[in-house]
Amino acid sequence: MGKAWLNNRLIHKAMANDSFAFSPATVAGGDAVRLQLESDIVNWLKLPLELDPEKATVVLQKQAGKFDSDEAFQLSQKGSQVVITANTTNGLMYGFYELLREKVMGTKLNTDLQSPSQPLRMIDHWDQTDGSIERGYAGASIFFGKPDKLDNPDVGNFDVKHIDGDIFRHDRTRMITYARMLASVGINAVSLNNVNVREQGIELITPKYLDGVDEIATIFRGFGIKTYLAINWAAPKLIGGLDTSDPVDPKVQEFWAKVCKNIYSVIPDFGGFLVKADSEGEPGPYQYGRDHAQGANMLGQAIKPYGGLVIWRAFVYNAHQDWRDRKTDRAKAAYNNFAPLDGHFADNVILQMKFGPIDFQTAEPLQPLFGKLRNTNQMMEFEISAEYLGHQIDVNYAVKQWYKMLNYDTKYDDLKDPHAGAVLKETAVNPAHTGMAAVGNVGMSEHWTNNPLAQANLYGYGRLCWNNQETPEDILHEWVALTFTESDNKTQSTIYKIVDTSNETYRDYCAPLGVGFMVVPHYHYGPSVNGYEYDRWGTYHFADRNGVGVDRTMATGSGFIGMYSDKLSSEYENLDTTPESVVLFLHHVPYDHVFANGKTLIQTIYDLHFQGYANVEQYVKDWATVSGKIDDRVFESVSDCLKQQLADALEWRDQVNTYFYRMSGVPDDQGRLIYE
Ligand code: BDP
Repeated sequence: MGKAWLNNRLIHKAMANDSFAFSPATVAGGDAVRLQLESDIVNWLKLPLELDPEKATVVLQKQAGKFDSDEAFQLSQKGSQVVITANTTNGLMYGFYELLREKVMGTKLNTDLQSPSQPLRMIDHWDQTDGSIERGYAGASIFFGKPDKLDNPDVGNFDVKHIDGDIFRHDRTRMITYARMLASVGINAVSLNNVNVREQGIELITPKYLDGVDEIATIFRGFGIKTYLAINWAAPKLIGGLDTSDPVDPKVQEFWAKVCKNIYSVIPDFGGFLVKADSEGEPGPYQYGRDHAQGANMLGQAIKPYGGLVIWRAFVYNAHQDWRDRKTDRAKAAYNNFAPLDGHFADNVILQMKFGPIDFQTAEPLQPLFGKLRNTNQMMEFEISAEYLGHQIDVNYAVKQWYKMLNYDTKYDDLKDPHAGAVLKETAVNPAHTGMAAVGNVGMSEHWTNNPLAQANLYGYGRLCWNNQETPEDILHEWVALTFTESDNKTQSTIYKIVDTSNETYRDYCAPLGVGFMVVPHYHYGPSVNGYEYDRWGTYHFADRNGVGVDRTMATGSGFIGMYSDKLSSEYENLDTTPESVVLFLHHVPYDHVFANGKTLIQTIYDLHFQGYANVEQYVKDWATVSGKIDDRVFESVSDCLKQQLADALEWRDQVNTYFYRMSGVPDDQGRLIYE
């Protein structure tokens, strides 16, 4: 994406001297399989095919049952040939992309067996049928809506045939490019529409729209990606002509059975449903006095004959709370709703949980259900779309944060591997039904993600799903090398340095130490220190003249800390052993509290905000040095974004620091506050 991102040009260049053949000795099933291989990975890449495998430089060897995972592959050197071996076509495809990556980067052939850490590696689009995207920051939806001026003629829309009243965009060029990008980093599942399912979105599951969904699913299928749809729990009432959506009502069950039958008759490999129920005003089983397992399992039953999945979100909380009732801690909501249901969910139902207890903030501790649940399929959810992370204007490499969450130690002694990513499989009903999901971040904007540097998050998310242990630094090295292929080392390292530190930088000028939600309400860009403080969403910081932060201790606070393993609870209960990065999420801390490094809380707040801003000033200077060394339009786009980021960081720095100065009365020890 962008000009130089794993696109056709790059593929052709990297593979110019290679020819491909299928090893006839190992391809069972003869021509049929060969044809399938050809259509799946060779035809669409238009690679030079060699019929004589002896003469080919790359040999694709499909051997069913060779490896434990059907998506795994191995590269090996045989004389002058590279052999890619895998059980399946998809495995060969992943091997092909690995080879391509290594070629472009000029690294030595990696001959280890490579197999994904997580079986489900998913992107959830919050696209709506009118073409808008909830929390989308990169133009209109690539799936829905009419082509319009937002669209860039350079990268899409060549083959759009749009009829009035049609909700699909039909931009095959754009979708194919996207699907290829996703496949190249191992994504294998995509949900198309917003979890808040409104308007025609509710009807996507009906025959009227299934051909449109199938057009997209067919493109994705060629790249090993299954298509999912978000559904509205109240569909039986809203579009089924029923007077109830109660999951135990046979008419409701019949409705969903019919929906599944219709879908699978058009899309035989449909992935399944994504459901947001009883959350932020969306309907759900509670309305009928049923619990979430009853709701989810009913859908699981309907889709089971076709091998589909139900992905049920654990983002359930009371969004109508009275801010004066501050004893109800929103951080406890998912745990309270779902911990009692452990073991109640069907084999084809997966609980999808946001990585932290609240909502995709710059820093949160892990959602305590990870490790607590022992008999439930689970997925960890992230938000690539930078809702709370700078709207894809401010550069923010969130892979750093996701890596931390996946490798978070739950400290349950009885688990073989207590790190969150590994816990998913160990505690699943069916280890094939676990994984990661993330809200997508692409749209019709020129560089797909508004700020071109935000592409690193999409690339990195996929790579991290594939290998939970690959460090964000290694992933970023790859991304820079693959994206700015034609730039010199110095340019690449300048870009690397900016992106590498950007997640911390953003956090530092915005909401350090886990405080969260000092952001402009609803819009979620820019500071508003008390924007959510006296509102109903349960997202408070409790700043007063003595200190700031939420007391979630067992001794004096909400008791949230007690939801972790004994070891983690006792670490977090004690202010001195709580990690600084989330200290204000877990404790109400006095301004004069001194951290291990000898600095007070108030001085730490000032310093971090000043440092965050100073980093952005440096980014602006560093970025100027890559002018003329990279594609001009990419350069200009990032420059524009940085200009806005600098203004944003200044607002954050000065509003937050001034607020805390006025609250605490403690001056900055370096006299930098301008509004004292
Ligand atoms: C919140 C978003 C909202 C989403 C919700 C969710 O502000 O737009 O609908 O998450 O995850 O962070 O369902």
